[in-house]
Amino acid sequence: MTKVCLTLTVLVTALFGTGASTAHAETGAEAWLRYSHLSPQDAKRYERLPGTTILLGDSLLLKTARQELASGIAEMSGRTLGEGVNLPQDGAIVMGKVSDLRAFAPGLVLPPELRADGFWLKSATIHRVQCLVIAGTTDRGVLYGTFALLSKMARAESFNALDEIQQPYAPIRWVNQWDSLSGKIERGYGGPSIFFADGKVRSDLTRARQYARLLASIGINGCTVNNVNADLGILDDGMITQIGRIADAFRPWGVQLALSVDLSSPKAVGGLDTFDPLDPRVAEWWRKKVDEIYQKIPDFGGFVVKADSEGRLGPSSYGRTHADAANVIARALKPHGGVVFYRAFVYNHHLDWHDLKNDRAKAAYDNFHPLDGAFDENAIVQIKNGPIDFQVREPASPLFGGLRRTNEAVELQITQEYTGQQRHLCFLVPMWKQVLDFDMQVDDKSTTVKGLVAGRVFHRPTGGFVGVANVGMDANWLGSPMAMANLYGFGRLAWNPDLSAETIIDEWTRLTFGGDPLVVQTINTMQLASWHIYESYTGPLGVGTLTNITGNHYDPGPESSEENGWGQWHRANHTGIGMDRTVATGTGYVGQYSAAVQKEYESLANCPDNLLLFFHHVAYTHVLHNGKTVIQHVYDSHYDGAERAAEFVAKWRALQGHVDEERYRDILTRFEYQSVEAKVWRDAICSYFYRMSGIPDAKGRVADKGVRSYGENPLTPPVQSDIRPKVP
Ligand code: GCW
Repeated sequence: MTKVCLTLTVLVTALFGTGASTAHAETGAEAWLRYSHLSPQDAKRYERLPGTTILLGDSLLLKTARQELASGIAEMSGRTLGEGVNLPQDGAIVMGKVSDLRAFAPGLVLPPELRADGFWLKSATIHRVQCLVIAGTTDRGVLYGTFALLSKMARAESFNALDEIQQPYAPIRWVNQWDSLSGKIERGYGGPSIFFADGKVRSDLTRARQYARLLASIGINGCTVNNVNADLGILDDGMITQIGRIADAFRPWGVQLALSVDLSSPKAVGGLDTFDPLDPRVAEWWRKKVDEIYQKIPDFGGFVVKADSEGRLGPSSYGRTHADAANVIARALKPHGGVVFYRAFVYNHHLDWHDLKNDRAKAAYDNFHPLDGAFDENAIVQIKNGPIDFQVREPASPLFGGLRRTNEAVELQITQEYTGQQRHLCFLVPMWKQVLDFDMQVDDKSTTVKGLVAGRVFHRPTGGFVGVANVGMDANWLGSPMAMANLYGFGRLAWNPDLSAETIIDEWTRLTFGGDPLVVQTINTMQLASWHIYESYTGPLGVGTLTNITGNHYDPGPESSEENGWGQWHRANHTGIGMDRTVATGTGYVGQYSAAVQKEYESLANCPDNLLLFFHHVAYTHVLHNGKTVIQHVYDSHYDGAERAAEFVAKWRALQGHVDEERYRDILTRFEYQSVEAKVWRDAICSYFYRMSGIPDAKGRVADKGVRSYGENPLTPPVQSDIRPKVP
């Protein structure tokens, strides 16, 4: 299997180059950019497409756009586009900036002003000749418009009377990679780093180029290439020169490169005896370092900083604030137009769990709300979607509503650390949408999380969306072809968070598997149900996590997630379960929300069932809004979830012959694995709560099977790089 995959990787790598591939090896490497040959019937729709491109300008990005368009159209329709300067009688595809279009086609009524990177696709008559216009506010906008056009064609959408404007919701649409210089990826489930190996930048950066192309195709404009737990060596002089090669690979696709840095660098590697952010020598060190970077990487994006968090050093070493720490770096970046992302993921991981008032969920707000207004204009506070850490369900972090004079970005996790590590199907877009659409009701006004992070509510200069991606060298990028829907979905939401999960998955499925109605319907339905199913057999009712929290974050481990300083999770005992976070009797976390949101969460009467145990400690016999007791719901949910996960197998089998054999087999094995794994989860969790509560299952299914959690699945997950720890 590994050998076959390697061979295919080499093959795909050879074919893929900077443009689209010309053959489909069906390893998943092309993701949603397959550009499959259109059926004769679909091809008919594009018969009148002009055969010449006219480029208004000659920038690197415009050339990329033209090449992408030409190769995409050639692959899908077999037609070769010519390149022209003057308008031929049979029309042209005109590509360029809106500002240049004005001169080229003075008679054309241009759209009203668009935001940076926005584009306009227009079927238009120019100088009495029928043309297709791909115009952008920036060169990057033209590239995005080109991808949008190709996506329409791949999904057989008509170009007739095309007149479409799209513009990004927010300026920041970035991914973070948690790669280390050694080549390992923290929480990466798709193989080793595409950027680094053995302490150096890889000599062959083909995959980095392909990745930038994938990112650009969904509007992502920045990528931080190394782990937030940053290697100190990342800022070495020699390393920056090497990293410049990655930036070169990104540049044709308009993806800015950024780096994660350790705040202690001035001392740890810079030869100073301090990294105090208020020491002028430290400021000078950052300034020089940043100047040096921009000399080598003129379009460098900026830095991401994780400080005073999970053992990383931070400003607390000198009694300074997070704003002091962010600003010393922001000031070095400012003259070059760079930004610093300062992560709000700051909490004490040695909390005394005996004290029931202690609550990790409060940490981000407690640490950052008092600093509102103290961050420079080019600093962005990067906030995880929930107050804990990427669990299967969390409420939106109250910090989103707690900053008015500070730029914000939401950090979402594409890599499925706590949601099945790409071995379980878990399409996260519905979860992300719940957070982005959540109304924080600041000042009793409609203030959604998406509006806040985009800077629209409080008129901030910048902000937006960051996704922790962690793609790797596995041919299919994330370790599973189905998981790529999450990378696609992240990009689409960052571009337009108003898109529905249904629209996003429908686009993805058609682009990834083609338009066969049975395939589209089956995959869309499975993907859309998958988050809820995963939640049902792992941790329902907002219980936080029941995964092995001190180990692999994957197997069931309800015992491990209690009684440790890393966080207080479910507080299950013999009488009840849940974490009381109310103002009245609990940790007071609820008080971090606006008054209107507090009303929703503070009382048992109003709190939604799906977050009940996140906010309240209740008896196992407490009756939910749905009429069941908590304990019976836990049992039913796990049985139902495991059953529905098992049904994926039969549903997928029905696609045999409708999906290419390689991906059909690969995905089938994954579903078979998941169906067993879901039962392992079901039995481990039901058994645990039966022991805890002593209350039998009304349907007689649950027995005490003893403490057992790991490694009971006889099937081997079909991944190309095995990260799962060996069973003890
Ligand atoms: O949840 C934790 C992860 C760590 C990660 C950390 C973070 C990069 O388990 O692996 O470290 O979050 O987001 O900083």
